[in-house]
Amino acid sequence: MSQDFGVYLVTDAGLSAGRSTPEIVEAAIDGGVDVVQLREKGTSARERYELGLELRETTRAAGVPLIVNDRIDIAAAIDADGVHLGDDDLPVSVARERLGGDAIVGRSVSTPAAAREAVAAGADYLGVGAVFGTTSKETTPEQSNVGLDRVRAVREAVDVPFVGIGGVTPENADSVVDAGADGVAVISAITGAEDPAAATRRLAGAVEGASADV
Ligand code: TZP
Ligand code: MG
Repeated sequence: MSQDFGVYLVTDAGLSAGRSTPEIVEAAIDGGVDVVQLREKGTSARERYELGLELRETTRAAGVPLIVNDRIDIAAAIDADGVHLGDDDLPVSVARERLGGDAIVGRSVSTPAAAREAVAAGADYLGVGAVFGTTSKETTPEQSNVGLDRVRAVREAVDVPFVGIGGVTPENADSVVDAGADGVAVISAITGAEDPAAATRRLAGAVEGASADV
Protein backbone atom coordinates (compact mmCIF):
# COMPACT_ATOMS: atom_id res chain seq x y z
CA MET A 1 0.00 0.00 0.00
CA SER A 2 1.45 3.35 -1.02
CA GLN A 3 -0.59 5.70 1.16
CA ASP A 4 1.53 8.12 3.20
CA PHE A 5 0.66 8.04 6.92
CA GLY A 6 3.06 10.74 8.15
CA VAL A 7 0.58 12.98 9.98
CA TYR A 8 -2.84 11.48 10.65
CA LEU A 9 -5.47 13.74 12.24
CA VAL A 10 -8.21 12.21 14.37
CA THR A 11 -11.08 14.66 14.83
CA ASP A 12 -12.79 15.58 18.09
CA ALA A 13 -14.90 18.73 18.21
CA GLY A 14 -14.93 18.54 22.02
CA LEU A 15 -11.14 19.01 22.07
CA SER A 16 -11.02 21.76 19.47
CA ALA A 17 -11.17 24.83 21.73
CA GLY A 18 -14.51 26.00 20.41
CA ARG A 19 -13.61 25.63 16.75
CA SER A 20 -15.58 23.38 14.42
CA THR A 21 -14.19 20.13 13.05
CA PRO A 22 -14.44 21.36 9.42
CA GLU A 23 -12.40 24.41 10.45
CA ILE A 24 -9.73 22.21 12.09
CA VAL A 25 -9.64 19.87 9.11
CA GLU A 26 -9.18 22.76 6.68
CA ALA A 27 -6.31 24.09 8.75
CA ALA A 28 -4.72 20.64 8.96
CA ILE A 29 -5.01 20.27 5.19
CA ASP A 30 -3.34 23.65 4.84
CA GLY A 31 -0.55 22.36 7.10
CA GLY A 32 -0.03 19.24 4.99
CA VAL A 33 -1.93 16.53 6.87
CA ASP A 34 -1.74 13.10 5.17
CA VAL A 35 -4.90 11.39 6.46
CA VAL A 36 -8.05 12.58 8.28
CA GLN A 37 -10.13 10.31 10.49
CA LEU A 38 -13.67 11.33 11.41
CA ARG A 39 -14.04 10.22 15.04
CA GLU A 40 -16.42 12.43 17.04
CA LYS A 41 -17.38 9.86 19.68
CA GLY A 42 -20.65 10.73 21.36
CA THR A 43 -22.38 12.19 18.31
CA SER A 44 -25.32 10.47 16.64
CA ALA A 45 -25.00 8.49 13.43
CA ARG A 46 -26.90 11.26 11.65
CA GLU A 47 -24.55 13.94 12.99
CA ARG A 48 -21.51 11.95 11.94
CA TYR A 49 -23.02 11.35 8.53
CA GLU A 50 -23.75 15.07 7.96
CA LEU A 51 -20.29 16.07 9.17
CA GLY A 52 -18.78 13.26 7.12
CA LEU A 53 -20.40 14.55 3.93
CA GLU A 54 -18.91 17.97 4.59
CA LEU A 55 -15.45 16.58 5.30
CA ARG A 56 -15.73 14.34 2.25
CA GLU A 57 -15.91 17.41 0.04
CA THR A 58 -12.93 19.21 1.55
CA THR A 59 -10.72 16.14 1.82
CA ARG A 60 -11.54 14.99 -1.70
CA ALA A 61 -10.75 18.43 -3.11
CA ALA A 62 -7.39 18.29 -1.31
CA GLY A 63 -6.61 14.69 -2.25
CA VAL A 64 -6.46 13.66 1.41
CA PRO A 65 -7.94 10.28 2.37
CA LEU A 66 -10.90 10.34 4.76
CA ILE A 67 -11.29 7.42 7.17
CA VAL A 68 -14.33 6.88 9.42
CA ASN A 69 -13.77 5.61 12.94
CA ASP A 70 -15.83 2.62 14.17
CA ARG A 71 -18.63 2.65 11.59
CA ILE A 72 -18.52 0.74 8.32
CA ASP A 73 -22.05 1.90 7.45
CA ILE A 74 -21.15 5.59 7.76
CA ALA A 75 -17.93 5.06 5.79
CA ALA A 76 -19.97 3.53 2.97
CA ALA A 77 -22.69 6.19 3.18
CA ILE A 78 -20.30 9.11 2.73
CA ASP A 79 -18.02 7.29 0.29
CA ALA A 80 -15.07 7.54 2.65
CA ASP A 81 -11.74 6.03 1.67
CA GLY A 82 -11.85 3.61 4.56
CA VAL A 83 -12.66 2.75 8.12
CA HIS A 84 -10.74 2.40 11.38
CA LEU A 85 -11.77 -0.42 13.71
CA GLY A 86 -11.02 -1.35 17.30
CA ASP A 87 -11.70 -4.31 19.56
CA ASP A 88 -15.36 -3.34 20.06
CA ASP A 89 -16.13 -2.73 16.38
CA LEU A 90 -17.10 -5.05 13.55
CA PRO A 91 -14.24 -7.26 12.33
CA VAL A 92 -11.79 -6.24 9.62
CA SER A 93 -13.11 -9.05 7.39
CA VAL A 94 -16.60 -7.51 7.42
CA ALA A 95 -15.23 -4.09 6.52
CA ARG A 96 -13.34 -5.61 3.62
CA GLU A 97 -16.40 -7.47 2.42
CA ARG A 98 -18.66 -4.41 2.67
CA LEU A 99 -16.26 -1.69 1.48
CA GLY A 100 -14.30 -3.66 -1.10
CA GLY A 101 -10.68 -4.34 -1.89
CA ASP A 102 -9.71 -0.71 -2.49
CA ALA A 103 -10.92 0.53 0.91
CA ILE A 104 -8.31 1.43 3.50
CA VAL A 105 -9.06 -0.69 6.55
CA GLY A 106 -7.21 0.19 9.75
CA ARG A 107 -7.13 -1.53 13.11
CA SER A 108 -6.17 -0.31 16.59
CA VAL A 109 -3.72 -2.56 18.41
CA SER A 110 -1.48 -2.27 21.42
CA THR A 111 0.57 -5.48 21.26
CA PRO A 112 2.68 -7.27 18.64
CA ALA A 113 0.35 -10.31 18.85
CA ALA A 114 -2.70 -8.19 18.11
CA ALA A 115 -0.81 -6.50 15.29
CA ARG A 116 -0.08 -9.87 13.66
CA GLU A 117 -3.69 -10.92 14.06
CA ALA A 118 -4.98 -7.69 12.50
CA VAL A 119 -2.67 -8.06 9.52
CA ALA A 120 -3.70 -11.71 9.07
CA ALA A 121 -7.33 -10.54 9.07
CA GLY A 122 -6.53 -8.12 6.24
CA ALA A 123 -5.86 -4.75 7.89
CA ASP A 124 -4.02 -2.31 5.61
CA TYR A 125 -2.54 -0.26 8.41
CA LEU A 126 -2.51 -0.13 12.20
CA GLY A 127 -2.86 2.47 14.92
CA VAL A 128 -0.59 1.57 17.83
CA GLY A 129 -1.14 3.12 21.23
CA ALA A 130 -1.54 4.78 23.44
CA VAL A 131 2.19 5.37 23.04
CA PHE A 132 2.37 8.11 25.68
CA GLY A 133 -0.08 9.27 28.31
CA THR A 134 -3.27 10.81 26.89
CA THR A 135 -6.38 12.37 28.30
CA SER A 136 -8.17 12.36 24.95
CA LYS A 137 -9.38 8.77 25.28
CA GLU A 138 -10.13 6.43 28.14
CA THR A 139 -7.65 3.63 27.70
CA THR A 140 -7.64 0.18 29.29
CA PRO A 141 -4.54 -0.70 31.34
CA GLU A 142 -3.27 -2.74 28.38
CA GLN A 143 -3.68 0.30 26.10
CA SER A 144 -2.06 2.82 28.46
CA ASN A 145 1.41 4.16 27.91
CA VAL A 146 2.55 1.31 25.69
CA GLY A 147 5.78 3.21 25.09
CA LEU A 148 8.43 3.22 22.42
CA ASP A 149 9.64 -0.33 23.15
CA ARG A 150 6.21 -1.61 22.16
CA VAL A 151 6.34 0.48 19.00
CA ARG A 152 9.66 -1.20 18.18
CA ALA A 153 8.18 -4.63 18.90
CA VAL A 154 5.21 -3.98 16.59
CA ARG A 155 7.63 -2.85 13.87
CA GLU A 156 9.43 -6.15 14.18
CA ALA A 157 6.16 -8.09 14.13
CA VAL A 158 4.50 -6.70 10.98
CA ASP A 159 5.29 -5.09 7.65
CA VAL A 160 2.16 -2.99 7.13
CA PRO A 161 2.34 0.75 7.78
CA PHE A 162 1.38 1.94 11.23
CA VAL A 163 0.93 5.17 13.13
CA GLY A 164 1.75 5.70 16.79
CA ILE A 165 -1.08 7.41 18.68
CA GLY A 166 -1.59 8.78 22.16
CA GLY A 167 0.09 11.83 23.64
CA VAL A 168 2.08 12.54 20.48
CA THR A 169 3.25 16.14 20.05
CA PRO A 170 5.62 17.97 17.68
CA GLU A 171 8.26 17.53 20.41
CA ASN A 172 8.09 13.73 20.68
CA ALA A 173 6.83 12.72 17.20
CA ASP A 174 10.35 12.01 15.96
CA SER A 175 10.88 9.41 18.69
CA VAL A 176 7.79 7.50 17.56
CA VAL A 177 9.02 7.37 13.97
CA ASP A 178 12.56 6.55 15.09
CA ALA A 179 11.07 3.57 16.92
CA GLY A 180 9.62 2.27 13.66
CA ALA A 181 6.24 3.93 13.12
CA ASP A 182 5.46 5.27 9.65
CA GLY A 183 3.79 8.31 11.12
CA VAL A 184 1.86 9.75 14.03
CA ALA A 185 -1.85 10.05 14.69
CA VAL A 186 -2.96 12.90 16.92
CA ILE A 187 -6.05 14.52 18.30
CA SER A 188 -5.10 17.32 20.67
CA ALA A 189 -1.70 18.24 19.20
CA ILE A 190 -3.64 19.59 16.22
CA THR A 191 -7.22 20.15 17.44
CA GLY A 192 -6.10 21.91 20.63
CA ALA A 193 -3.32 23.96 19.07
CA GLU A 194 -3.66 27.70 18.89
CA ASP A 195 -2.65 27.45 15.22
CA PRO A 196 -3.66 23.97 13.95
CA ALA A 197 -2.06 24.51 10.52
CA ALA A 198 1.28 25.42 12.09
CA ALA A 199 1.03 22.47 14.49
CA THR A 200 0.42 20.13 11.54
CA ARG A 201 3.47 21.58 9.77
CA ARG A 202 5.61 21.06 12.85
CA LEU A 203 4.43 17.46 13.19
CA ALA A 204 5.12 16.84 9.50
CA GLY A 205 8.59 18.34 9.86
CA ALA A 206 9.34 16.12 12.87
CA VAL A 207 8.13 12.99 11.06
CA GLU A 208 10.07 13.81 7.90
CA GLY A 209 13.20 14.64 9.88
CA ALA A 210 13.01 11.33 11.70
CA SER A 211 12.34 9.30 8.52
CA ALA A 212 15.29 11.01 6.85
CA ASP A 213 17.60 9.60 9.57
CA VAL A 214 16.77 6.01 8.63
N1 TZP B 1 -6.42 5.95 20.54
C1 TZP B 1 -5.38 5.68 21.32
S1 TZP B 1 -4.87 7.04 22.18
C2 TZP B 1 -6.05 8.01 21.45
C3 TZP B 1 -6.82 7.26 20.59
C4 TZP B 1 -7.95 7.74 19.79
C5 TZP B 1 -6.22 9.46 21.77
C6 TZP B 1 -5.19 10.31 21.09
O1 TZP B 1 -5.38 11.66 21.43
P1 TZP B 1 -4.16 12.65 21.71
O2 TZP B 1 -4.84 13.96 22.08
O3 TZP B 1 -3.41 12.77 20.43
O4 TZP B 1 -3.36 12.07 22.83
MG1 MG C 1 -13.53 1.91 17.53
